[in-house]
Amino acid sequence: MKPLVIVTRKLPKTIEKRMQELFRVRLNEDDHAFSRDELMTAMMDTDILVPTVTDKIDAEMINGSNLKMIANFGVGVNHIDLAAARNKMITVTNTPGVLTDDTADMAIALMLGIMRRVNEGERIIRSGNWNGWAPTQLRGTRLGGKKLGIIGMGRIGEALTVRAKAFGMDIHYYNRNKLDDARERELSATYWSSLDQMISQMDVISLNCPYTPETHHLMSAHRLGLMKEHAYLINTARGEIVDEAALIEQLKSGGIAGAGLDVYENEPSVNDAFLSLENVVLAPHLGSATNEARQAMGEKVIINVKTFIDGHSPRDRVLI
Ligand code: 8YV
Repeated sequence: MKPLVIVTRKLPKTIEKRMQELFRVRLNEDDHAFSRDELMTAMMDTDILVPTVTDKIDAEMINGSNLKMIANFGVGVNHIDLAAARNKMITVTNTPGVLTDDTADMAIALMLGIMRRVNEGERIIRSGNWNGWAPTQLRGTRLGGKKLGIIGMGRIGEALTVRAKAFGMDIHYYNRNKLDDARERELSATYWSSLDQMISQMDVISLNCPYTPETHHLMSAHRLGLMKEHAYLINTARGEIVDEAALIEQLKSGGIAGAGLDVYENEPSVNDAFLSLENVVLAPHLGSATNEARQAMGEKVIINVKTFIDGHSPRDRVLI
């Protein structure tokens, strides 16, 4: 009998079809986000779960489950209690590498959106109140020549560096580990050992680090307060890295110029205060939302599950 794989959200058709060929699959036809109870039941019904960022999998759920494998559809695994999974010897895999470029593109899209006031302009057009071109209307900020401070110089940080350099930006970064000298030279990126000092000198800050207990509210009220008044914050990583209440205060008071956000502290709910602010661009967690990335993420999940079922160690193991 083929093993049962439960997939919590609707995946691209070709991926679901291939999964049906290879495994016994329980799909989510209407794509609703699972409730905690529904998720727990699924975790008791199967060995292999394919969750996404919308499934919060805590220690209690893991301990009560029969899981042998969690094959996450997505690279971030902060929604899974990894310590509990490790204790229960559950194999956890993710989908690294295939969404790097798209997430870096999204950071650039948010930068252009907020700095060139694209979304503000669209709102004027849609309201029917545009009276035509004017020399002083909606003047934004040029990306070229600005200092971009990347927090988290991993795959996505590096891909963002390449793109931002093409726009003429000057790249700075803060990371747990300094890149080796050759890589730093290739990227022409300047390393800062002090996050606070880097933040206080940048025109744009982009968050590209994973969400962990150490990065919870990394952009605290204090650090947001260190940003220049004309600076922008871009977040394509995780909402919980930013103290959102403090960010809203800074946006309201003009403590910073603006923000481009793809992620939120309490997804799917978005703080109402953002909705009435002109100086923030809001995207609904679209970082990896391309046909190409979602297809490749699905293929990675299939390979990880198949490898595991065949008795081998999947390459994208999060827990070694
Ligand atoms: C995914 C992401 O769409 O992969 C990630 O970590 O943030 C997103 O781009 C989502 O997590 C899928 O589970």
